[in-house]
Amino acid sequence: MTVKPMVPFALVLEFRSGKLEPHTSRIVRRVSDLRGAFADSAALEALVKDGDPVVYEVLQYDVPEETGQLICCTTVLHSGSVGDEYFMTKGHYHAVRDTAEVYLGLSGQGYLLLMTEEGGISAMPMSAGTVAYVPPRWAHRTVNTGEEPFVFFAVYPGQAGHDYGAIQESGFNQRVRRGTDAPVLR
Ligand code: S6P
Ligand code: ZN
Repeated sequence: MTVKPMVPFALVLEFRSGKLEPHTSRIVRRVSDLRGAFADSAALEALVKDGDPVVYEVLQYDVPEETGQLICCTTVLHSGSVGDEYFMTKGHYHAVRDTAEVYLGLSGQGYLLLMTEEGGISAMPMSAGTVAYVPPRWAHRTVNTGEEPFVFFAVYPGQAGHDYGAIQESGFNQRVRRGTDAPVLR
């Protein structure tokens, strides 16, 4: 069998906005897509009734989902909160657990929360220029703690896939809430 080699390509990434051109997929997640993720479900339903705002968007350039490939994407996580909990992503493990990921902060500020199925826990602040390494087997979720969109670029293995079910069932072992002066991480 002959494997057809891929053609090299270049993309243009606008650091401030996270715009990635060209991209082949765009995922938009609204508050209603995050039911069960936030502690205050009454506040969530009130927001859904009040226009169901967009929480984040992911722009991705798709390549074959196979070993050897790398997928590039940007996430634009908007500023906002559900009750006193900052807007955040759903969070996931990679379906193929032995796959890592690199995040590069582009603008805004937030946290990268991580956990393992064995109870491991980690959190790192992120802003423009932060390079964060997500090792294999660590679930990851990002949180926007600022007033501007929190934008980051990510590269992950083509075969990784996403497992959202485990987080939906077990929840995440950390939350980031609005404090009087600064975000409170618990
Ligand atoms: C993909 C990578 C990110 C997230 C994105 C949205 O492996 O970690 O591109 O997909 O930040 O988060 P989530 O948890 O909804 O996929
Ligand atoms: Zn990931």
